[in-house]
Amino acid sequence: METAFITGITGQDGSYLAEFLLKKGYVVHGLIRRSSSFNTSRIDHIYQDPHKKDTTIFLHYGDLSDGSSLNQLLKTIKPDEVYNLGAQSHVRVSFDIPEYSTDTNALGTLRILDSIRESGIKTKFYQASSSEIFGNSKSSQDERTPFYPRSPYAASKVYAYWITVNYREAYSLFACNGILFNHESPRRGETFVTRKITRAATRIKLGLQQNLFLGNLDAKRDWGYAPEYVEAMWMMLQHGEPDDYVVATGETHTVREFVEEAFSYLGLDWKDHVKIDKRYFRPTEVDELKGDPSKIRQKLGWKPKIKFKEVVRLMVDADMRLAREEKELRQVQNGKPAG
Ligand code: NDP
Ligand code: GDR
Repeated sequence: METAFITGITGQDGSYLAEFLLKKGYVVHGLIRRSSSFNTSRIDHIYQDPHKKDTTIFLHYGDLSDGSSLNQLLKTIKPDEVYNLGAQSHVRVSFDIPEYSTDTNALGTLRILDSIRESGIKTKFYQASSSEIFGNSKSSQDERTPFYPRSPYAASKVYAYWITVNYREAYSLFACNGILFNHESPRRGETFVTRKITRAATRIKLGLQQNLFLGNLDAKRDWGYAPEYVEAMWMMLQHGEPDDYVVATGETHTVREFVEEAFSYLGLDWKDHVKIDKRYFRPTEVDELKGDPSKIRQKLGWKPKIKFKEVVRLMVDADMRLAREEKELRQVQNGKPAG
């Protein structure tokens, strides 16, 4: 039975990856942070009682800023595959907490790599690199495009990218960078723009809120579907040689187009509800991301199936279900019958 260790298992990608690996018969170990409130809602449905004999998922407290806990866990678990998905992943927030973001994203990656090197365990390593490292470089972007980071987040991911390459070359580790372009799903965090839009549009439709405040509507992104992207991560580690790959749809759309698509799908005019708020603009913005996934298609046979319009619609559908539940709950709380 293969064993995997996932940092960031409670996040969007970590939860899909854990599901995917469990279905493949893996034993999955995940790193979780201690929090005063529950932070496992994305994986509660796959959690198993650790007291049972056949349990295949285990959660361990730790933190990417705590090298000794990472060291200890890797030595004890001896995983066949390590997926480093943990990060302070919000670009805008990285301008507010640059040092913390860098410690987690850049040094956190180094801490894991060095634990692997130092312990001598035989494991394959996946690093969650990001299209943000291309920043201002002209689109479309592929594995040869120069890096031009535009935020503390992106700069931290450039470090993590290169330290992964360095450990591969210096110590012959099987280490890969997946340079993933934006990928979304109903499990996307609620402060990323796509989820913020689909959540607000559905709540507006049901009269639960009036307006949606956004920043730059002109930014262009290459949005794919998260469950397909976690499969690409796994495929990289199954290949004979470690390498770095761009994962993208090859299409780009503005934030405005995303808003239009979500609102019009619900029969709403976005112009009646969307307001611009300067606080959501970034000090330096990434204007256009559009990935060229030719390499991963040719070498690993991966290609995206679900693209822009379908991503928007499946997110709107999922958020509509949540908005209905919220409305019904409010009605019950106000003493009115649901319906
Ligand atoms: P999320 O923000 O949904 O999840 C981030 C995960 O990292 C959470 O499990 C979070 O824990 C954990 N985490 C945060 N800080 C620490 C820390 N100090 N120590 C340990 N764990 C920590 O991100 P996604 O799932 O969307 O992304 C996964 C990875 O891929 C990230 O590294 C991200 O930067 C990268 N990426 C994402 C893309 C995307 O479009 N989604 C595109 C390209 C790269 P908690 O739940 O407790 O907060
Ligand atoms: P991004 O995602 O920065 O691309 O990083 P995000 O959804 O936060 O922003 C996308 C674009 O939308 C614009 N925008 C807004 N963004 C947010 N969050 N909130 C708003 O109100 C808003 N209004 C406009 C932004 O300026 C930006 O141009 C994501 C993260 O998942 C990273 O971890 C990952 O590495 C990259 O994708 C690839």
